[in-house]
Amino acid sequence: MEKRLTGYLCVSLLALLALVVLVACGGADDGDAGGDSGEPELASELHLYNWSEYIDPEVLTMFEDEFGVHVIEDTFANNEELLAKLQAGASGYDVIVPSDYMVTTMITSGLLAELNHDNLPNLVNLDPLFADPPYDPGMVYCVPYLWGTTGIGYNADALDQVPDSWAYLFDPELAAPYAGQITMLNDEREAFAAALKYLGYSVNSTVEEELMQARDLLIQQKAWIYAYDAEQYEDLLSADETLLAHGWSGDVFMVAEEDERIWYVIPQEGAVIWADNLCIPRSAPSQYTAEVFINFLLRPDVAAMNSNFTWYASPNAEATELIDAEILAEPAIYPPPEVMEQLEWLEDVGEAAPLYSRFWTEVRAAGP
Ligand code: SPD
Repeated sequence: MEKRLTGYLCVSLLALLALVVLVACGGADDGDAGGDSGEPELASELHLYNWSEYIDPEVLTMFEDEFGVHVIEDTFANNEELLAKLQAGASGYDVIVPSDYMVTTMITSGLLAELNHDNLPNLVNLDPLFADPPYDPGMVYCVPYLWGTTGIGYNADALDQVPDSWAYLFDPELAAPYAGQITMLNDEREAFAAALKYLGYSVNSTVEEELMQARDLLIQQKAWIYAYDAEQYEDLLSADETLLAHGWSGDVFMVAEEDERIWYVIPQEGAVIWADNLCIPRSAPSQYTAEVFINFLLRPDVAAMNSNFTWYASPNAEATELIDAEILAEPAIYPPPEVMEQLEWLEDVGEAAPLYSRFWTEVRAAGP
């Protein structure tokens, strides 16, 4: 008995010693656990998982200079790629940028950390219209970053008319003349949304028959497609490789700034309106540092820099006066009320999600 007690005391002492060494050395990881004062400390690195060309590089330099945190950015092409990465167990990301419907999916799947609003005083800068999004009431998990629409980018010099209808991508009479010169977003929900809108259905349809029609339309369209791409399609337009591109407003305007032949139109049948959001995965190594970064992005000057760089609309009301007049005045970036009425948000389609994925796989696998 005495021997067992001595052994127990020895093990306890060793454990205590190990703990003292660990605390003295500041912990085992480079996270943001409290220092001596008990206040959280900034990590030396922050890992951002973002859409491509979706933050002004100067903003990252400013953050590093002001806070001493080096930002390492990795990019994804679409929401499903981001989801798959997290579901596969990727645990190195501090901040991710999912769209509206994907925020719902991630909350339901328990993938996101709740935000500590005490660390986000700049939330007051948000336009009230964006401060209580239906996919995340009260911004419990995410903060709106930028918003835009999905429409058609085109080369105005090469087309006789403005391609102001989804028919230019799906109607054989209008699309076939541009065979081999059309790109579609490599994005499951967006590709189906375009086809569903053309057919006169909701972009959130869960009706199998309607989804089958959309799938068949996308398969028929493959005869005219140059590529499915969500990261370089705007450059393909400017490089004369393509003439028509299913695309996101800011991406196309970013290229249009340099190449006046390129323009963007929201199809008259209506289109998708979306918002991308700054969120912290539950598995994030440094939640406090992530919140400091998100708060930095909410600063009016920083939000305006990102809007001016990406050509996307900002949900930050205080940034408005710092956003370029050209961007604020462009109706395809800040659409007027009559166009806004034609726009539809993508929503989490719940039990129909596997159907979308199956049909999307069939589209991608089909010839030619
Ligand atoms: N190049 C950055 C594009 C970001 C677009 N996000 C839009 C998602 C809409 N579902």
